[in-house]
Amino acid sequence: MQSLTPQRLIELRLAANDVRQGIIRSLVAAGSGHSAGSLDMADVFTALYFHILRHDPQRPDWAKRDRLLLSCGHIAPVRYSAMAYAGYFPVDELLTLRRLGTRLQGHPERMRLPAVETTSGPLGEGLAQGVGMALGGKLDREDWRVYVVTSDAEHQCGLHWEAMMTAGKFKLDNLISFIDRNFIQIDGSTEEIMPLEPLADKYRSFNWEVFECDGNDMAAIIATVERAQTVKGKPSVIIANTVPGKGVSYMEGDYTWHGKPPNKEQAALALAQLQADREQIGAVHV
Ligand SMILES: Cc1ncc(C[n+]2csc(CCOP(=O)(O)OP(=O)(O)O)c2C)c(N)n1
Repeated sequence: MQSLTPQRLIELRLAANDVRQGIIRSLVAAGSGHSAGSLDMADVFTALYFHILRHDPQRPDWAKRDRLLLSCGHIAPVRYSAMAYAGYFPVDELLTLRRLGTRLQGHPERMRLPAVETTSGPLGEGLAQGVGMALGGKLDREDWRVYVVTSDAEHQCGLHWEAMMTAGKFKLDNLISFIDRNFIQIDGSTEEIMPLEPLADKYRSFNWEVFECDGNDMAAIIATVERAQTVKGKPSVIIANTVPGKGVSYMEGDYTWHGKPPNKEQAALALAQLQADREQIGAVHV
C-alpha cells in the first residue's frame, strides 16, 4: 500500500465525493434502490478501490488480485460507483442501474460484471463465500487477501455465524471483513429489532482480531486496514461505524432511506450539498 501523504488523503476524499455523486446519479436515474447504506460505505469502498486493494481494472480476472466480496448486495450502487471511478467501466454506465439487461443489476451478478466476485443479495452468505476463498488461497499458498463487506443486520442470519466459527478455526489471517455498523435496517434500529451488542466481544470469542474505526474517516479506515494486515493466525474484522446516508443532510441518520432513492428535486439538493463539500475539501487543504 502506498503511504498516505496529506496530498493523497485529499485525492481520496475527493474520490469518495465522486463516488457519492455517482451513487446519487445512478439512484435517481433508476428510480429505485438503496441510498443510506450505499452513501455511508462510500469512504470504505473508495479506500479499498483507490488505495488498499491489489487490483487492476484493466485485468479484472488477474489471478493475483485481492478478492472483494460485497455480502450485503443491496448497497451495490456504492460498489458500482467506486468501480466506475476506479476505471472498470465508463462512469456514464452508472445511469443504467437496474435497467433491463444492464450489467448493473439491483444486486450484483458475478457473470455480468467482471471483478464482481460473487452474486449477492440474499443476506448472510458473503462471509461464508469469503471464508471458502480465503481457505483456497491458503491451500494454494497465495498471498492475495480476501476482503468481505457485510452489514450489521445480516448478522441476524445463522450462516454468518457458522462462517465466523470456521474462519476462527482455520486461522484465516488472509481474511479481513468489514461491518457497516450504521445501526439501521429496513424497519428501524438494529438494537431494537435484534440487538447485536456486544458485537466486538462476540467476534473475539470466535477467535477474531477486532478493530473499530470511524467508517466515514478516510485516514482512520486506511490506518485500521494497515493494522489488520499485520495480524497473524486469526481473521480480522473491522467494525466501521458509519452514519447512514452520510454526505446528504436530509438522509443522515434516517433509517427510512434504507431502501428508497431520492426523487429529482431531492437528488439535485444532494448533488449541490456534495458539490459544496467537494469545494470544502479542496479549500481546507490548499
Ligand atoms: C436473507 C435475506 N432476508 C431478507 C432480505 C431483504 N432485505 C434486504 S436489505 C434488508 C435490511 C438489512 O439491513 P442491513 O443489512 O443492516 O442494511 P442497511 O440498512 O445498513 O443498508 C433486508 C431485510 C435479504 N436481502 N436477504
